[in-house]
Amino acid sequence: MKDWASLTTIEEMEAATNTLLETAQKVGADTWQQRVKNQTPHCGFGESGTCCRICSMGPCRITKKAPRGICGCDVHGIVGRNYLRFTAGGAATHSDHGREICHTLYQTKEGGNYTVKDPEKLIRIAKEWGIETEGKDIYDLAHEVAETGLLEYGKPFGTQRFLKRAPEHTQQLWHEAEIEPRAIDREVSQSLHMTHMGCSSLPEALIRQSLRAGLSDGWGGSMMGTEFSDVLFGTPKPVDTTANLGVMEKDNVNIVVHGHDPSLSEMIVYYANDPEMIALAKSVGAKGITISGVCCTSNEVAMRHGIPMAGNYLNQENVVLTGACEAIVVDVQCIFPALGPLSKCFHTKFITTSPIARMPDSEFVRFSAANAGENAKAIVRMAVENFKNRNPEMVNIPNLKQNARVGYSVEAIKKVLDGVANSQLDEFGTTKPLVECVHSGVLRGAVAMVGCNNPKVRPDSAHIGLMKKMLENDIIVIASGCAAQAAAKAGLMDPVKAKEYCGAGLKRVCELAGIPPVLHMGSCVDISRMMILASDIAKDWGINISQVPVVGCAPEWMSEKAVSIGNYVVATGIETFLGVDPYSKGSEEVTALLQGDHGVKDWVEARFVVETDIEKLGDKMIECIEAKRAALGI
Ligand code: BF8
Ligand code: SF4
Repeated sequence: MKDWASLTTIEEMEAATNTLLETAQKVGADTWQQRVKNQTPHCGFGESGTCCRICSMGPCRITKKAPRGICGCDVHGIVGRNYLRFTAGGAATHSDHGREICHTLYQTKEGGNYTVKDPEKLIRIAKEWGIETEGKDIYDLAHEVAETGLLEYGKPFGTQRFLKRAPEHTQQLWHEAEIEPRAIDREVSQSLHMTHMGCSSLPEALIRQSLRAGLSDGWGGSMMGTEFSDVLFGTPKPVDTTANLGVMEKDNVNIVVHGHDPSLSEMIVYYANDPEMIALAKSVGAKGITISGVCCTSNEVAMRHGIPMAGNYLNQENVVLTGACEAIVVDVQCIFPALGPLSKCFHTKFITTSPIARMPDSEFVRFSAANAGENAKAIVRMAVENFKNRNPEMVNIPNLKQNARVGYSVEAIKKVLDGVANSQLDEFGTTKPLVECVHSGVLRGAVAMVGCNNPKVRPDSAHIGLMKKMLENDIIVIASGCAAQAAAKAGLMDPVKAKEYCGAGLKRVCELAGIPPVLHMGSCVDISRMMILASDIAKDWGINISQVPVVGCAPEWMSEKAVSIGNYVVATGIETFLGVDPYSKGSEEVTALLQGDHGVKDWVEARFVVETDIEKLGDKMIECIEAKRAALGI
């Protein structure tokens, strides 16, 4: 047996992966580790953002000898356009997820597949949006709020409703910079319009629109995704779970949920607990059914039901390589097409469910709010019946598992900290005790650690290394997405063990509040929770968001969504530290706008810092937090 007293190291995780890669070799399966080798070195033009193929006169690649494309566009226009398109892709993706959630809310009914689990939150949002709530049936209200939310995507006039949640000063900055997002779809399509051949090539205009498209995600589509997921499935509260591949159980039917939209995974979780399905599992020789997750879907069901987290982005092939996965059930985003051919090397069923994410070598079970129950049950049944096809000789579940306490929504954070400080509770709690801790220096500040894995960074090493460094320096970490799972896998969300890594101040706060030093705030759309937390802190403190000793960090990011997030986090006034360059280094003008003293910094009081040396990245974050403290005179 493993010694559970220690945290799990990167080396242990790598050793486990290596045993799984041996299985891959045995069965002739392809893995990302191999494909990275085939793709390296990457194209230098692509990496620096200096290739343009938005019209068929190209592709045009910028070199010293060929400083302009055929239309005459210079390198700054090309890099800026690529950056905006990257952002728009991410904003579209997050926001479309939010739209699906609005549609699910619209489908709720008493006794239906989907119901309203947090009516108080629904009423709160309805009031915020000026929708009459008195004497209304909760489902009529849900439909009205959902429809109002859906109209945010295409409304002809005005700006996003949720912008009013930000401090006045932030709203003013957005207004003056002309980056307040209007209809969500408009910002995405205008970004494509601006980057069409023969439109914008002025870097400043392209970067302003990048911030605006990002804001339409973080303060629009993602925020609706988060808020209405809470209304539908419950607002997360602290709950104990476990993380890493060892959560899969050898004697059970293992169903792995992967993707993003909780509408699917919630239903799978429900039917996996159905006595009829459990009896069926026993009848085929299994002891029971284990659901575990990868990527953001995992975060969603962990936060609300304590479903264990098998791993993050670069672990998705590993769950199949255990040989013990009866089905990997996916919806949208961050799903490797590799899962198709890989699952064919095992008995695993690769089940796709969304018309948005169709993949070869998968079984497609079309999922919709109307047939959710029926289809979820059919999927669970398929997995259970597949148990008998497992080859026991191929089963290898690495013995890695850590305890994690997850579920820190803004509401939950306020509640646990208010409880400690015994402060005057307002209706929903306040951030004042947290502000007190930072003001007095017990905590030096906070880092929002978010984002993916990327083979360009040794998987999870940057997340875990940076988190440990922050904790030692009394900087509390809030985490989401695959960064959160990295922490959980290592043990940094174990409220008993992880505090031993902290400086004295943070350790005391953890002990008093019974919290781990890394707080799990959810999936990537839930970074909108972090924006609300930052806004509330600034308001409770009476300062601007940019003055709060808090920074954002995505050390291993890879997706377009992550760039969209970076744009809205910076636009909200939070300095954002990246460990991977966003294909912008080919233009010093674009780089200066994003990272310099007089670009986005002048408009929104924050900027990006890109540093691929992770040790230095950590030092810069601490420096930034300390500089903010010094400026406040604390
Ligand atoms: O939205 S952190 S790899 S799973 S993109 Fe994807 Fe990145 Fe993971 Fe969730 Ni976010
Ligand atoms: Fe080349 Fe200009 Fe066409 Fe881009 S838009 S491919 S730079 S000609």
